[in-house]
Formats: sequence, structure tokens, C-alpha cells
Amino acid sequence: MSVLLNDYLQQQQQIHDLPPNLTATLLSISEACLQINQAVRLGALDNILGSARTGNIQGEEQKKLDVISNQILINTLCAQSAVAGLASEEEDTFVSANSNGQYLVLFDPLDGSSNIDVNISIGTIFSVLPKPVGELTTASFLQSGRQQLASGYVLYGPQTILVLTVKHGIAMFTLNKNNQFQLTQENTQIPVQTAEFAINMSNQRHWQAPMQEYIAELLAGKTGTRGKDYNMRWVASMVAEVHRILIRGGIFTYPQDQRDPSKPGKLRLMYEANPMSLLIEQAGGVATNTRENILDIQPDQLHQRVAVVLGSKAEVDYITAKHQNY
Ligand code: AHM
Ligand code: MG
Repeated sequence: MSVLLNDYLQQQQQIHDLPPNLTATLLSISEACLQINQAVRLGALDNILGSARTGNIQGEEQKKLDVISNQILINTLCAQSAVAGLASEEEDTFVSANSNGQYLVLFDPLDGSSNIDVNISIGTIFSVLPKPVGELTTASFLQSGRQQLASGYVLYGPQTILVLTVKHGIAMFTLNKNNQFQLTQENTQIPVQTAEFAINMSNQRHWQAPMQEYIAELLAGKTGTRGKDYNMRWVASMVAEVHRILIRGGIFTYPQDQRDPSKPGKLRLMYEANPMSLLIEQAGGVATNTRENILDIQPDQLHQRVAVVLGSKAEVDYITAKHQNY
């Protein structure tokens, strides 16, 4: 019998006694993603490809679909009474939602923006935090990734796939013919060892010495100290890279580089690194910033950036140890 997202969340609620209204919040996120999916699928037919001719607070060009997806999530989540506030990669500051809400939802509405116009996989990434008592301020959102109650992503690829965790393993749902998320994989575990890596090689000259050394070892393959050949992939959509790693193992890194000391990485801690790190950890993998576990980082800014290394445990541990020994 097919298990739909709603059934799965009800089961999790009963078995694990999840906090009240967490499942309702996750269902609202999934409803917003269904709307985003519709927009993504129509593309040029709905005139929603290309630039919105605006920039976000981080100085990045926004695509029309970035703006549309952001608005869909804001509208849907503000209508969910359990949601107290929102923070988005595409918004300058947090958005207040419902004064009696218990949860904060943080999201990257459409990750992998450079892939939108060329019809390559993109996704929505989300993270749910408890709302601390008292007035809602930016400080309410500055909680470490360990405090997350749930996280996940929706991958808009050849199939539309929702992957989520309520901190009891991960579950994957495929969008079925009736436009419902149907459970297709549960308790996925990432292989501990891997011979596949993902990094944007065009930045090589900017990396710090330990990352230069590590990638040189992989490129040396069988002839080098690692004693085996490695394969490389780079989709330029974190959602697609993480999905590949959950399915068949591997490592993904967007490392710190030497260009701008004020930016310790490209990816955002609150909207990208934390939710993905929770999924990876729930699937038996590890995520670090090469120095400490990403989930233990105490944020000091909403749009904070972070270096990311995540995936198969043995390989992430190897990279992290190499940085620590330097
Ligand atoms: P975005 O949130 O603006 O889409 O940027 C995040 C993306 C990640 O999905 C991906 O890992 C990385 O940026 C790609 O970077 P690059 O352009 O260096 O390939
Ligand atoms: Mg992003």
C-alpha cells in the first residue's frame, strides 16, 4: 500500500511524539513546493525564465523563479498558524508570520539558480527551528543547526522528490501521478567509503593549502597516496549533489578560499548548510566546515556563509583531519 507524506508524518507523530503542529508546518512547506514545482515545470511557457533584474542582499542577481518561489513560500507559510516567522536567502531580514506560532522556517526558495534557465536540477531547501519565547527578533533565528526540529529539500529534477528528516532517519517521497508525495525510500544510509567527489575545480588556485593537497591526492588516483581512482561530478545545484550523495555516497565541498576573508565560503549556514547537514547526519554521514561539525556552529548573522564539506563519513573525517593537522 502506498504511504503518502501525510500518512508518514502521522506515523512519525505517533511513534516519536513530535512537537505539536510540526507535521502541519511540514505539510505547508510541501504545499508551497508543489506550487513551485508547477512553475518550474512550465518554464518558458509561463514566461518565468530569465532574470528578475533585481539583486538580493548578498549582491546576487535574482532570477524570476527565485522571486516567484520566495513569494509562494512566504504566502503559504504566513497562512500556517504554527509558523511564527520566516527567514529566506532572498529576503534582507526575517519576516514575521503569526504571533502565536511555535516555529521558525528558514529556506533557500530555489537553490542552484544558475541552472534554472538551462533546465538542470534545482531545489528548495528548508529548515525548521523552535521559536524561542518572547519577541521575535533576528536573534530568535540565530540557533545552531542542532536545534533544528526538521529539515529537508525538494528536488525539481527528472522526478520531483521530497527528502526530509524529523530527526528519526530520513525519508524520500516521489511526486506521483496524482500530484502527491509518495514514500519511495526510508532510512537511507550513506556508504562510509567513497571514490566520488564534487567541487568547483575552477576555484582551485584560491583554495587553502590543505584542500589543494587533498584534491591533488584524489587526482593522482591509483598512482597517489590514496591508492584508488576517484570520479568527479559538479552539478552546481547543492540539492542535486546532496541527493546523489544520499543515494550512492560521495563527498561534496564548497571550501573556504583566499579571495575574501570576510566570506568563509559561498554557501549560507542557515538556509543551505544546516538543513543539508542534518539530513546527511541522519543518514550516517558527516558535515564539517573543515574545523568543526557544521551543526555545532553558533551563528551570529542570518545570512552568514560557511565552508562546507559533507558526505561519506570516512572521507569527510579524512579531509577534516588534514585541515586540523595543518
Ligand atoms: P544559489 O543559492 O545562489 O543558487 O547558490 C548556491 C549554489 C549551490 O547550489 C551550488 O553548490 C553552488 O552555488 C554552485 O556554485 P558555482 O556557481 O561556483 O558552481
Ligand atoms: Mg542556494
